[in-house]
Amino acid sequence: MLVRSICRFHLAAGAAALACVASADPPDYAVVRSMPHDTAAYTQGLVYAEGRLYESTGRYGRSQVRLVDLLTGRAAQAVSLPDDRFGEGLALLGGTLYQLTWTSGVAYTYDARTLAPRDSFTYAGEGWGLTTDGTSLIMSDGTATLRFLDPHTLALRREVTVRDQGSPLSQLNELEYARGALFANVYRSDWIVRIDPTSGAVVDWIDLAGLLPPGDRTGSTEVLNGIAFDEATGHLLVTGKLWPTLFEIRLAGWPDGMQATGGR
Ligand SMILES: [Ca+2]
Repeated sequence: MLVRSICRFHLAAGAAALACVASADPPDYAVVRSMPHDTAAYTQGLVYAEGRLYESTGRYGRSQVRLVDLLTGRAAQAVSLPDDRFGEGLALLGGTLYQLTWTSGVAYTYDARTLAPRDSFTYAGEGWGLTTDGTSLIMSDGTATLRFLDPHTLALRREVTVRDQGSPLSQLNELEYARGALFANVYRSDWIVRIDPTSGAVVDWIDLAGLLPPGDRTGSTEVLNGIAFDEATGHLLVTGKLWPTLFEIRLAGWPDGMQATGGR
C-alpha cells in the first residue's frame, strides 16, 4: 500500500517516523488481552518465560531490572542500577538475565530465579536492545548493525547489517527472537520489523499505530518499546515507555501454538 511504502521510506531515510499515519491495509495484529503496565516504567527490555515477565527500565536514577506482577503491572521484585547507569535491553539465557546499559559500556547479569546480581561485562559502543537465539546474545546499538555475542564473555561472534529493500535500517531498539525470526522496535515509531537474523533482511513491517488508544495517553506517555514472546501461545507481549497498558497480541499470519514451527 502507498501509505505503508511512504512510512518505510521515511524510516529508512532516518526521517521523523511521525510522518507515518495508519496504514490502509488490514490490521497486522489482534489484541488478545490487555493488562496493566506501570506508568513509571520506562520500558527498555521485556522478556517472558515460564509465566514470568521480566522488565528492564531506563532513565538515570530510576533504572531497574524487575520481575513484574502481571495482575498489577508493578514490580514484584526489583534490583536498582547505580544512579549513573541507564538500563537498556534485557535477555534471558541459561537461567541468567543480561541487562545492557545505554552509554556506560557495561552489561549486568542476574540470577533469573532470584534476581540476585551475578557479574558484569564491558562492551564497545551504545547498548540498546538485547535478545537471544538460544546460542548467542543479539544486541542492537542504534545503528543498522546487530551484534551476536558470546554469552559467557560478550565477545563478538558476528555482525549483520539490517537492510530494508537494500537500504540499511537503523534505530533498531528493543529486540525479541522467536521461532527463527527477530523482531525489533523501530525507535520513535509505531512499527515493529521482522528480520531474518541470518541475512539481516527485513521481511515484514508490523504496524502498531493505534494500539494504545489516544484517550489512554498523557503528556508523559512515550514511544512503543518492549517485545516479549510467549512460547506457549505464540503471542507477543508489547508495551511502551511509561505506557499504562501491556498488550498481548496475535500477529496476522503468525500461527498460534508451539507446534506450528517447532518452537524457539
Ligand atoms: Ca525482548
